Amino acid sequence: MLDETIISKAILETYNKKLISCLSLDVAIAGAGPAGIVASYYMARKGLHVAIFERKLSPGGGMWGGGMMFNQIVVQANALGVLDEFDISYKEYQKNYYVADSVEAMSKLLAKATSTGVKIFNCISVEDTVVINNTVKGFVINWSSVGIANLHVDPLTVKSKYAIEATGHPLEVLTVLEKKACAKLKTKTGKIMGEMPMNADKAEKDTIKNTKEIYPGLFVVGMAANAAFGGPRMGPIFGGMLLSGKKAAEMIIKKVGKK
Ligand code: 48H
Repeated sequence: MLDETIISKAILETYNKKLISCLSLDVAIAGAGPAGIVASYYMARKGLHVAIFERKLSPGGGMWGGGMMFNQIVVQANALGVLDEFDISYKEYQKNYYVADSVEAMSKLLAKATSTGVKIFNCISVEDTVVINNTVKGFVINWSSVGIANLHVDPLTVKSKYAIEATGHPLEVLTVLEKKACAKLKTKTGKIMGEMPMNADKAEKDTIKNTKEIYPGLFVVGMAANAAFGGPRMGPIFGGMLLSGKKAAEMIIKKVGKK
């Protein structure tokens, strides 16, 4: 006989244990899009304690839908190493344009990251940062449903050595940080510069260039990096997202100094 209360207890006890084990992290990531997931994997592979907090029920961000819901993505040659690392299959379309199935790609990013030890908390939004001595030291989190229902419910906090802003186009975490902490960012203007119109070639280069520690303790990756530094958008080509996540991971691994 299966007992319904044991099913509930199993979920509640193990979830609490999982969340409590992530209250103190090496790296906290806001947003489970391709850039955040790739970053999480490369850091977890080196033994860092990493968790991602994702607003939506389904992690994966904007990759599932390919271009305009035609669920294929394009990746350029310099990012094929990341596809190989995640065992994602692809075909050459023409020189320097490779195509992959977006559902396979995202499924495999998620499978490999989670099986390497990354904890992904879906249905949780990052609503603020913890700032101590002008350094980001973690995230303020709440159930996404609290925000959706506009309930006045106080959040909880996770602390981390480093944090990653990976919320994509809306750049939510950095926007709150800039506003609340009157933070001077490491951009040309010291402020969020905003995303520019489509220019795929420039955008893909900029995404990698703009992957930086934008404020002490806070790295910005993926589409959020271009939104922060005034880079353009690129449409459904994902090499920049993948390489941005990898670059941030390498920068943070160096800082944390763990093998
Ligand atoms: C928790 C949050 C919050 C929050 C948002 O949009 P993403 O896929 O981001 P990237 O940078 O990994 O990839 C960008 C890519 O998908 C894309 O949009 C491209 C290439 N666009 C080109 C173009 O021209 O349009 O993922 C961000 C994730 C999403 O899953 C959000 O739900 C989540 O972050 N998120 N999670 N707390 N406050 N805000």
